[in-house]
Amino acid sequence: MTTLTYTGAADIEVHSYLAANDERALADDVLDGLTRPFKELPPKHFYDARGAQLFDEICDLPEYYPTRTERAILRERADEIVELTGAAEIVELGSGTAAKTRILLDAMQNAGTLRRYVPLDVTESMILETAAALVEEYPGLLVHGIVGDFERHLQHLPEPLGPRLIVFLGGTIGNFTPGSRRRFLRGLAKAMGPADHLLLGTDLVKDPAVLEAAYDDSRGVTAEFNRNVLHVVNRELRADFDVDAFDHVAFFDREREWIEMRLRATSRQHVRIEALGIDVVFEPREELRTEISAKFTRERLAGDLAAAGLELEHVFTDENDLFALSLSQPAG
Ligand code: SAH
Ligand code: AVI
Repeated sequence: MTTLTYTGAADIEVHSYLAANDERALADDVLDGLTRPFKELPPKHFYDARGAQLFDEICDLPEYYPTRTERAILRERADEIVELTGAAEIVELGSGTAAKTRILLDAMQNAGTLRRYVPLDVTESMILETAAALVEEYPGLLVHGIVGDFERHLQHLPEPLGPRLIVFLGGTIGNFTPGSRRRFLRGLAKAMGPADHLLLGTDLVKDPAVLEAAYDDSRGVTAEFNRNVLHVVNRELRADFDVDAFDHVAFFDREREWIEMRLRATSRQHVRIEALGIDVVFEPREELRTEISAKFTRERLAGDLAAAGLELEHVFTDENDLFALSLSQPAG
């Protein structure tokens, strides 16, 4: 089902593929994830308006290096990326507030190629606010927003207006499990034309202490972001999680090379989820996994892209090898 949201602006179109009260298929994920022997929820449910705001705060934390590092790489390389790709439009997956995207939009505007911006995100308010801000900032820019799930709705990308730069920033690709990451990249490669490029942000493997600090900051913002998923379930599914009875846990799994975020029950918890008609019990210290955030080596990145049918052309990184932006194209 699709709905077209009227924004009042001629240069903005917003299409929604998420049903009104089943936003992000939360009910299915909660039923599936909380009735397993090892409880788990997918990270996309963090991002209601409050979660999006907390994520923005995380991006400014001194411990959370990915955002500022990726921004610095973009500043250094944006002109080169625009020249290499000749892009007329940006399609951005998990676009959020598009804060860093403006660096690329500026470069395209300066090169005279900029025509359209196509943000795709599960959070409708972010698509609407970003679209309204960008048409003001870039006169003549068309915005085609998609409120949807990048794992399910790539077929709804509009017909290209020219060579496309598909951007997936922030290291969000790391939030997939390895199997679904490969499936996602394969689907993305299929949706790309021969003139399109993928600009992918990936966080790199590094000192575990640096990684763990980034996901367990001293101000407790990440802890609040983590617990926010319980507020979302309480509100959307009429559940009664005692949110303060869960501790934030974040650790680097050295074997799998990913950060794991969990919520650990401080005592026995009995939770009623009214909308699903179920009761869920957490034993003392039982954990709910809420996110993985995979860290990459060049080999893992090249392997994943190759397996998806994408040819890695450039890897741009910072002087400390903290974060990488890679540019690739459909192979052959
Ligand atoms: N690209 C931005 C935001 C990253 S936060 C940056 O680099 O700073 C991750 C973003 O992806 C959020 O805006 C969230 O709402 C969105 N998101 C998470 N899972 C999603 C999914 N399955 N489909 C679409 N958007 C998703
Ligand atoms: C959006 N994503 C790439 C962030 C990450 O680093 O995995 C989400 C996040 N989780 C905790 N802090 C930030």
